[in-house]
Amino acid sequence: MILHVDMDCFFAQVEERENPRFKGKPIVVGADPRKGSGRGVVSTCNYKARENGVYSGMPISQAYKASPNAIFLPVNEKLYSRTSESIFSIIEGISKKYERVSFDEAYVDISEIARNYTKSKEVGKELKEMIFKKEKLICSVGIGENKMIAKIACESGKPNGLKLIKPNETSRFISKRKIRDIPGIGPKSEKILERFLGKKNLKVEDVRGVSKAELRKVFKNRGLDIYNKVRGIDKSVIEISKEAKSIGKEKTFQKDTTDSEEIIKTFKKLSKEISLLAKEKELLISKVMITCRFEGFKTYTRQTSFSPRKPSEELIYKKGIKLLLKLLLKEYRAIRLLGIRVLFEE
Ligand code: TTP
Ligand code: MG
Repeated sequence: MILHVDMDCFFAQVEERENPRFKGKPIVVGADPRKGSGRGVVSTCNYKARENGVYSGMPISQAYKASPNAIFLPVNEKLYSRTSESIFSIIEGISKKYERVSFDEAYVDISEIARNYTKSKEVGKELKEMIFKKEKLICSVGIGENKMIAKIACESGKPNGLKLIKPNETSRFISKRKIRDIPGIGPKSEKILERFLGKKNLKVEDVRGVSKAELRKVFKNRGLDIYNKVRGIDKSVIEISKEAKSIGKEKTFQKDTTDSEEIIKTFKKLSKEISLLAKEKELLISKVMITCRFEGFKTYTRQTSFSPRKPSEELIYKKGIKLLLKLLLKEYRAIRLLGIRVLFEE
């Protein structure tokens, strides 16, 4: 059960939220057509501007011709990226098994939290509500049996959509769609197929008429992929985003200490906390690093690598304390701060 989520006209919607006075007006984000000799392209625009014929990637000067009354804004990357982080923290709260595709788009494996289709639609609704509550932004959600179907479902419901395609509906759902709606079939592949079939405005079902062997001849290795995709089959898996490549924690003592009991207790506590955080990521760890700051601020870090293993308190503690002991044998002074960090497998 895969869920695809994509914010609606993301940059433009954020701008609209920040500036309520823009409401109802066409908004184009990219560059100012009146400055810098009108160079640059449209990053995105709201639906009002789209009605006037503006689209992503269009030269800004052309957008100005199409929609002279639009509000033209520069790209405020910091603002969008902050918003994006907040949205991804909501997604992460729903499932750790997600793939970040871009600033505003993700695939989420919801198989474990939604065992049936009623539940999966509820999860989609909940996600939309949470994003709206926290960020006052709308998005579209598509749910299907694989990434491709989820994405096409999401696109077809835009804006503010929530669309579920059950497995027995998949084939019919995509058959009448334009061939370009299949992710991975761009203008070049479309042209090749049009020439091959001697027909324009191809639908997905038209391409079902082409045999595996013919597709392989025309598209080489991609042929089989296209053969499958027009049948609703997509075997690609979710590439779980390795957000944080490492997790670490530190503790500064109230008073610089030489109390071995306190040092060991603190080290155990840090190992435990890190192992809990690391387990959430469902990734293997391959390195433990420690930081030790002595009185007077002299700071050392030491690290040890090993073959990737599941994180556990014991593993982190054992690897870490060895490093710490070596350090203490060299430099026995009161400790001000202790830190442990684990690195995930690359
Ligand atoms: P998209 O999700 O492709 O587009 P969108 O969110 O603006 O609109 P839609 O409702 O159709 O999803 O891209 C997300 C953001 O990425 C978009 O708001 C701006 C940025 N972007 C560019 O900067 N240049 C581009 O060519 C595209 C396509 C997007
Ligand atoms: Mg989007």
